[in-house]
Amino acid sequence: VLGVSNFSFGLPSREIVNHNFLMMALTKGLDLPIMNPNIDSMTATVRAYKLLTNIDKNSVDFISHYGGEKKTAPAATGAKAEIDLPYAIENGLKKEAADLTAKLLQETEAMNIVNDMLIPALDKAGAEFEKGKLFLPQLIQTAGTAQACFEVIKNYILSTGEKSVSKGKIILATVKGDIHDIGKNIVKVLLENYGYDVIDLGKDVDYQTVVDCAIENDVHLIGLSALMTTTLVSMENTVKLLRENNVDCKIIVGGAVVTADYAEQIGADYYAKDAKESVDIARKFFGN
Ligand code: B1M
Repeated sequence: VLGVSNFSFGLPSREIVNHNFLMMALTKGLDLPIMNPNIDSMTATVRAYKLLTNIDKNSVDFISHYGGEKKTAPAATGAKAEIDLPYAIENGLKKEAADLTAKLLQETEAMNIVNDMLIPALDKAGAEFEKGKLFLPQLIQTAGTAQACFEVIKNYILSTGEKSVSKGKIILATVKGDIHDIGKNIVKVLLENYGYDVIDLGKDVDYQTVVDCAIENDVHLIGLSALMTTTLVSMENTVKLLRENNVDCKIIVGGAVVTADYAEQIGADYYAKDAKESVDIARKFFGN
């Protein structure tokens, strides 16, 4: 326990000394500072310390004080205390969201849950993130929650799919520099569900890795996903390297930032706007 302001007695601009001294003391193990809670720089120092040392998990306290507009839980607003799936995803309530997904699957088509609830919730989070109303730790929480729901849906889809002999092999990858893989994973599950063998190279995949994998595994259909304007160039570079190496393959491209025009411009063979379209393309390609 330490009275942190006495130290600056007799100095000008005491506040500057006090909050810096407070941070030094906190990093040396101070548990309880005695300080004036009405001085913003002092409370801000404590909040920043908790954020930087991860005592404030997921930056919840920091964001609620400095992130502008606050979200209020439904119970607190007096609205219905029950939460629904979009609310659970938007607020990062992983367990609740996974349970609600399992319940919904009893009466709703799996892909309808994805298209009508999961994707809109992610879109909303993305739009708020862009406007600066939602912050990265919250976006990560939302994405993690959507992934937990998707895991439930994936297991359901795979358990109900036909277990036939493979109809063909397809490589999937999220391009270099891009770690967004939720969309690619949906494409994968749907393709597998329709009987295709998917070699999933994951996210942030190097151009050469795609080329090597296609040659080594004798794969003739390759799917690339990109979610950011900044990683479209990686998609183009991957296509280019596949062509330069004369890999005998057709290429499907997709992802929120990709358009049919762009696909044509970079020399891809197909553009798929969603997971279902990638299945239609695979069917056309393999003739089954
Ligand atoms: Co970020 N992110 N993100 N993000 N993120 C976006 C893409 C963004 C648009 C948000 C925004 O600002 N509005 C923005 C990109 C802006 C731009 O283009 N320049 C953005 C940014 C900036 C970033 C970071 C840079 C943030 C930061 O660090 N400051 C960082 C990027 C890091 C990196 O990649 N190097 C980042 C990180 C993250 C999280 C980790 C928090 C998380 C990703 C978690 C994960 O994927 N494992 C995340 C998320 C969730 C999003 C948003 C909110 C949602 C993306 C998503 O999953 N959508 C996104 C905003 C948005 O898109 N509304 C955003 C749902 C998914 C099912 O849709 O992937 O489009 P989608 O897939 C669809 C179709 O497109 C299609 O089928 C799917 C199902 O129908 N499809 C294919 C996709 N791939 C296909 C391939 C095919 C065929 C169809 O054939 C092969």
